[in-house]
Amino acid sequence: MKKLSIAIAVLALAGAACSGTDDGGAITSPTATGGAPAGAVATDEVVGTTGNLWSPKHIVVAAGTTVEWEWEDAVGGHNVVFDNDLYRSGDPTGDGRASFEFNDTGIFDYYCEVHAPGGSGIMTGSVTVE
Ligand SMILES: [Cu+2]
Repeated sequence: MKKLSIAIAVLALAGAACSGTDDGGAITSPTATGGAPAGAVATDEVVGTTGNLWSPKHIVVAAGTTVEWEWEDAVGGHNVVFDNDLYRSGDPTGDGRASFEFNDTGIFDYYCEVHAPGGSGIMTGSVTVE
């Protein structure tokens, strides 16, 4: 009878130790899930639109990442144009898709020609490549 009590006590302690470890893991996991897959730097990114704004407006990706832009039912159309002739997706379209692979590090600003600053909007964004 005494041995059984000790065994139960040991199991209870082991259980307590396990649940303590699990709690620690549970606290760590969300952080790891949120930041770990890409280490805070995305390797796969899609930019959409909210009205006539890019969303998300600013993104951070790892070098070698292909960023995609998607839009639908754009009044006047959208396109993706980077400064310094880095990339232009084509003429503005109501529904569209564009993609570009970023291999060089740096901060790259872009805009939509239809909704460019100084014109009819502020449809700008940036891609930071690390
Ligand atoms: Cu636009």
